[in-house]
Amino acid sequence: MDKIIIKDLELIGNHGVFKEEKKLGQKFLISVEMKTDTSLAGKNDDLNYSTHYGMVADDIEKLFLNNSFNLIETCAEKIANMILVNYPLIKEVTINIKKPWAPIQKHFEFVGVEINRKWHTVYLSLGSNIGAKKDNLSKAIELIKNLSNTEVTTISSFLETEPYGLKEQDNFFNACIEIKTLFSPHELLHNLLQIEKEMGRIRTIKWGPRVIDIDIILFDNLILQDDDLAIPHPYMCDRMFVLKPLSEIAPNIIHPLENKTISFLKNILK
Ligand code: PH2
Ligand code: MG
Ligand code: MG
Repeated sequence: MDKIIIKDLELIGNHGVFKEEKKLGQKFLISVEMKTDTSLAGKNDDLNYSTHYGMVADDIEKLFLNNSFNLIETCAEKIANMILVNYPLIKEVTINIKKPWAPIQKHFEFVGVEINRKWHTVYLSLGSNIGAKKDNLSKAIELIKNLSNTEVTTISSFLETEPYGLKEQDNFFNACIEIKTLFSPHELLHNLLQIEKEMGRIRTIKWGPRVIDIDIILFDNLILQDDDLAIPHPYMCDRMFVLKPLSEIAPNIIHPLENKTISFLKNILK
């Protein structure tokens, strides 16, 4: 993708772990690479189709001068977040911060950090089979909307489904949603488990009745296998209650392990 670049923006700031650094201040060099499609702006010669690097530089300066962080890691994180939230045409940023005068008794050019952050597209499956099931789905979606740095972009219809797996329980209502988020997979998982807890989910039997279940189905094209989190969701291809609502909102998304579209996977599931 195209990039807009600010290289070595020089600012005197009061960031640092040592109190002398906070008091005296020192030189920082901030570089930003912003991934965005510049073709419309380029073809029309019109800034309205692009992102004004002058405004970004002003916003970085404000954030930088109005704070005194311990770590350049924090400084980079805040700048990345600010750009991705305030400038919707920017899909991904790389932030590089250098401290050429860091107070270590060595000869060096600079010390620094570089981070990369982007908006992720994530598909979640929601299910409820206790109480006011549809209201529970709506409530969970509201709570997901309220998460920081997260937007709910599409909601499927709510489908009544028979229990899959453990049969002796009430019917479910299921739905899938698409979200945009700046959270990492584990940060997102943590927040979703928190919402389940807040809504009164008590974990007793596996696959048993639940007020609300929120599962991460797909996270960009990521393939992840950790002890506590597997993406894509390992059973998604066997479950009509996932594939049906998912194929409503994302029929052409390709499953990164199966290499098949969601609508194809739904159609071959008996
Ligand atoms: N969730 C399960 C097990 N079985 N069946 C339906 N119909 N809907 C669910 O959401 C569901 C299920 C475990 O997460
Ligand atoms: Mg589940
Ligand atoms: Mg779950």
